Amino acid sequence: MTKLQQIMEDLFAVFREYAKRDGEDETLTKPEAKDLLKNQLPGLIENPGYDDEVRELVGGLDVDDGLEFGFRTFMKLVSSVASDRYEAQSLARCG
Ligand SMILES: [Ca+2]
Repeated sequence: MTKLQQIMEDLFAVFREYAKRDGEDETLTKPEAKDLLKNQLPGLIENPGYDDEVRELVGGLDVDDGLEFGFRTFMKLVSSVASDRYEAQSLARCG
């Protein structure tokens, strides 16, 4: 397995670990999503950064509307956070 394939397997595993807590592992309820972010991306809820999509998703976790997050939404969040951090790292290296 390549490094990138392993990373994808790890992403599936992290998603399912939290998604299965209510007995089904295809979606994250808001409490499941909140736990995942608190444990796996510490500090993100308190400081979601400057990406609008991340701010919207993280901000929405406090709204009690019963919405759930599928894997695609989880990946959008991970992708946005990773891009944000990559840019910050690049700026720090150049600055
Ligand atoms: Ca679930």
